Amino acid sequence: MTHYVKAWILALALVLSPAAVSAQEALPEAPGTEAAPAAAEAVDPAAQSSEAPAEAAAPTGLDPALYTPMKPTPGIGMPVDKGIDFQQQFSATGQQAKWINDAILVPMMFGVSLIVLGLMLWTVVRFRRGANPEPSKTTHNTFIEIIWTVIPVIILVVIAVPSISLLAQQFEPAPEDALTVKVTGYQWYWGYNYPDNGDFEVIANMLPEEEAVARGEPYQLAADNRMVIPVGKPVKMLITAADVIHSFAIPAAWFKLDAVPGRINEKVLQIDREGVYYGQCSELCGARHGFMPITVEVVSQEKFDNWVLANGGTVAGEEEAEEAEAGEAAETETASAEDTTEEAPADAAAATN
Ligand SMILES: [Cu+2]
Repeated sequence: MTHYVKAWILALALVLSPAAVSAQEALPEAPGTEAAPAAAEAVDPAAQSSEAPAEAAAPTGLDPALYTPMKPTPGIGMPVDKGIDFQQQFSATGQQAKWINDAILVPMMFGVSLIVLGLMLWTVVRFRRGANPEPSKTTHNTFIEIIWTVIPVIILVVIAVPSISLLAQQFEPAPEDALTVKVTGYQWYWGYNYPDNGDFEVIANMLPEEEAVARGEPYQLAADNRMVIPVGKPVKMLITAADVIHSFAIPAAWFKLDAVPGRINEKVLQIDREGVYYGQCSELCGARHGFMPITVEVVSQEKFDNWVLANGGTVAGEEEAEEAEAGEAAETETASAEDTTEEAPADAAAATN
């Protein structure tokens, strides 16, 4: 009797605990979400889009002379209707990985399945009771045992060689000149920092349905702001999270890495074709886990520089040119001069007080 009571109490506690957690950790900026039960939010995307109209409805807010968002190509960088295969790949690792799948894994899977099915059918027919009234008492056959040990070993080695090299390739450190982008997962949106370009941050929320349709983008994959990167250049992705574990994923680039609070995961992203690529948070992270899409726009270096300028960032080329002109010594002088001019008004204010 008592264990029934215990079980009920435990079940009740389990059901209630997520609600308690979300009530405790609800962010002060979103008071509306505190009262509503988490489950109700999850099943009602309409409520979700009406909660954050200010962020989502706002246009990019960037100078159109410098940057206009690129239109996605249907079927590329996004899931396709009735698709059962991986998305078309646009990174070197992605192409290698898809080749391993298409040329090695799938044929082996079919081959092994067909051979096993054939053996089973043959056994069922050949050794059925009617045709074989006196069953064999054989228990061991050295030759067959060697065969069924050696063949699987060969199969595993054939899979392991390209597979391990792919794994190594995916986690090769970024080259010195790679662009760095820091990705932060938040409940429930993404932030992209560009430390090499003045460390501005782009916040990306999901577009409401009407707006996504109006912009010609897939709903629940389109974000109001995009992570923009240059084409064919290695990007050092530093991935972390601010609250719970998220996962940053772009299927068309064979890219997926967990975003873990308190640590930074690193992986190189390089996409070799200009275009728009979509992804989603891929680690269950709470009520609106399904509503924090990733939109990556891959552009020419020139367009990337303009996008950086439109966001108030700095372009690496300019800095280098300045350094070349001024020289390091002159630069430290101006830096210290700037420091004193900045401090001066503060000192004056302190003196009057
Ligand atoms: Cu998430």
